[in-house]
Amino acid sequence: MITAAQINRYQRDGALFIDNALTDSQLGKLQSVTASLIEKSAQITQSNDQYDLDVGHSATKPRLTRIKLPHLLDPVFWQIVRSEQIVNLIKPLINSENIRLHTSKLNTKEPHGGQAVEWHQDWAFYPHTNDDMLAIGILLEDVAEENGPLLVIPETHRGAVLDHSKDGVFCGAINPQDPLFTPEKAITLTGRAGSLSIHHVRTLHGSAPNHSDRARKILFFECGAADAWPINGNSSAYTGMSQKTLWQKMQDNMICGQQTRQARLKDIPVLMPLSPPPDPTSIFKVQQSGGALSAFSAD
Ligand SMILES: O=C(O)CCC(=O)C(=O)O
Repeated sequence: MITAAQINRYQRDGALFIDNALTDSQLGKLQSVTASLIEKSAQITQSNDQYDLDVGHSATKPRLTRIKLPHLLDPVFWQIVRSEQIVNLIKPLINSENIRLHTSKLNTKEPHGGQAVEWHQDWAFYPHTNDDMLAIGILLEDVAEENGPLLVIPETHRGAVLDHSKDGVFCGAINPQDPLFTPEKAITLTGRAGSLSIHHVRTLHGSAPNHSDRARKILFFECGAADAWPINGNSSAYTGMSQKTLWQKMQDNMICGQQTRQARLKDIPVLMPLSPPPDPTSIFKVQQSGGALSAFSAD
């Protein structure tokens, strides 16, 4: 059960780390399904709608940056995100009984060069009518300083929404020269497999490349209050859908409670993630093809 002190910390910092959040059995299931999904990626030679391949990927040595939308690939991912522990953790943070999954992804940083994720706010990718939204990051392996842990800058969830464009193109990352960027305040979210981090949708975060000899695998579930409606035009899971498909998908994506027809509006700056970068298929491709400047290039 989440404590009052943890709720206060999340509200103050926009981020939280919880040790040993999963049971050994839950962790074991996630590790085993992840290993078999990675094994299946050996059969492909190009990124597709399930896998984002890393440089050096081969049939004998699969190298991925991401397994996309894992909740669509195996029921175990739904079992975890709808489990009592997770629901009891996120309800008080989102402050709602009705919570909808926005998206999921399993980011893998392979040993010796797994890629950086440049600094960004998730809000820049998918603005909604309110910001009662967060990302849960479940550590599938131990994560330490040397294998590319998640870095977050506390209190940025209550600050500015920074520009994530370069030369008029959405590049999915802030400019490291932005005067509002204060990397010296970052905290590193390291811990044992089965622990998890939570960060608010507006918290500035990123991660360095993995130069160690251990892989880094974090499973992200991004979700929010059901009355946070996606603002159309963002590169969200909902773009381009008919009303019927949209409504059905919203029901299907409920973690707990009901989808509401009411959209709750909060007065927050929104910069639409447009014009689109040449390759919008994953954050790695958005940042590369959009020409994001790297804050980690010296690593
Ligand atoms: O994998 C990471 O370190 C960060 C992931 C992230 O922020 C994202 O994919 O949006």
